[in-house]
Amino acid sequence: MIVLHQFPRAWGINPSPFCLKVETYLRLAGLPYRAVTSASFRAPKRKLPYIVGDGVEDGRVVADSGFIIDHLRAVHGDPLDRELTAEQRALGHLMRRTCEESLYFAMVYARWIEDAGWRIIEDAFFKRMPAPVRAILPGIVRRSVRRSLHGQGYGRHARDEVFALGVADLDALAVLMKERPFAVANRPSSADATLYAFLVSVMRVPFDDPLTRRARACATFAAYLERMDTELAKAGKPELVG
Ligand SMILES: N[C@@H](CCC(=O)N[C@@H](CS)C(=O)NCC(=O)O)C(=O)O
Repeated sequence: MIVLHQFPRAWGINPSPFCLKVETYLRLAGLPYRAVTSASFRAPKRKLPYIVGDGVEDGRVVADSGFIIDHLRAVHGDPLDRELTAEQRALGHLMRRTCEESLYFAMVYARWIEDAGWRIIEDAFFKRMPAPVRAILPGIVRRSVRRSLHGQGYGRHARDEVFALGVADLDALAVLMKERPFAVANRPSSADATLYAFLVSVMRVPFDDPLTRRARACATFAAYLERMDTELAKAGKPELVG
C-alpha cells in the first residue's frame, strides 16, 4: 500500500494544502493508501508531503505533491485526466499554479505573519509540545517562515498588498469555476485535487482574514465544495495512523 507522509491533522483536515491535495488525489483516483504523520525535517526535500510506494512501485520515495501525482499516474494509470483535452489540461495547470505559486503565499502570510493567524497556528501546532520546546521552537519556526516569505517576495509587500494579491487569485478562480461543475470538466480531474485542497484550506479553517472572508462569501466556491464532498464521500475515508 502507498504510504503518504504528511503533517498531523488540525481543524479536522490536513492543515497543509499540499498534503490535503495528495490525499484528495488518492481518494479521487481510488488508490488505497495509508496516511502517517511525519515531520518536514525528516522528509527527503525537507517539505511534506512525500510518499513511499507500494510493492508495485518497489518502495520508491517520491517527494513534492506534483511529482507524487505524476508518479502515481505513470505507475497506476491516469483515471482522472485521461480524457481531458489539451485545453482542459492547460486550464487545470494554470489554476493549479495560481493556487500553489501565488494564493499559497498569501495564505502563509495570513496564518504565520498576521498576529491573529499566528495565535491559531501556535495553538494548533505547538501547544502539545513539552514546555521547554514550546518556549523556543514556535519563535524559531515563525522567524524562518518570515524569512522564506521575504525571499519569495510576498513578505516584502504591505499587508493590504498581500491580501489584494490573494483575493485577486480567488476572484479569478471563481470566474473560471462558475463555468462548469468541476475545475475543468463535468467530472473531477487532478486539478480538482488542488482546488479542493486550497479552497478547504481557506474556507474550512478557524482563520478570519480577507482571504477567508472573500472565499466564504462566494456561492460558486460553496457549491463546488459540496459537489466535491459528494464525490469524496463515494471514495470513503483513508486509514489514518501515526
Ligand atoms: N512544492 C511542494 C510544496 C510543499 C510545501 O510547501 N510543504 C510545506 C507545508 S504546506 C512544508 O512542508 N513546509 C515545511 C518547511 O518548509 O519546513 C509540494 O507541492 O509538495
